Amino acid sequence: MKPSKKPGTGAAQKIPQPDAKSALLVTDIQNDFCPGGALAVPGGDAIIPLVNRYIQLFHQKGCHVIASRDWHPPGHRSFKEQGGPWPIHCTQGSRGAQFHPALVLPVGCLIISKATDPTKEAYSAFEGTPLEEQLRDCGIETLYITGIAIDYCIKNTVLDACRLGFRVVVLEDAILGIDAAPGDCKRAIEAMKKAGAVFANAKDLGLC
Ligand code: VGL
Ligand code: ZN
Repeated sequence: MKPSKKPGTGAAQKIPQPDAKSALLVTDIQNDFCPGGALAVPGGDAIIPLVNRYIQLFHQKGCHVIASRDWHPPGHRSFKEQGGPWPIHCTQGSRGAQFHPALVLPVGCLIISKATDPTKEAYSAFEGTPLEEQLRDCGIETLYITGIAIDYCIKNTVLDACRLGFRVVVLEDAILGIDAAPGDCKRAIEAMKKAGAVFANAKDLGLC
């Protein structure tokens, strides 16, 4: 029988290091997903110092840094009032939709606004956005991901990125989830690993 080469089942995986064909995607670090926000994820703001260090590292290496934001029009189908699962959050132009004030994004950082169609639920940063085209235009092959929420935006973005043929590295020490049903985050992580995503931390990128 051939030895298994599946992630997590065999010898230690080699962690890809950021290079000219890498981009960092900072996912939805917005006021509404942080303590005090409409859909607060416990500890949402606690990952920001490390996210800032990742941003600095990628920026210094000349890699693209991209920030996604949940950017709902009023009356979006995601909201309870419209029969969706969530309280009103990240409404376009609101304070809750702004990036958290502690987040330090590079000047000229590409911003991807998602879930802007009121009739469509969209968790992936690829869905209905120019993200894929932008990555291809820049010759990006590897996407590093950090941010909120493991069980929604991160999971769906990672699964899309894997399906589209990008190499994906999830920065596991700088992600947080909602866990509306206990185990959601664990299941999301398993699904991302199964799709081929690699999980890495600050030490793996020489950041400790
Ligand atoms: C998200 C819940 C509601 C996300 C967006 O982007 O992870 N989660 N809206
Ligand atoms: Zn949302």
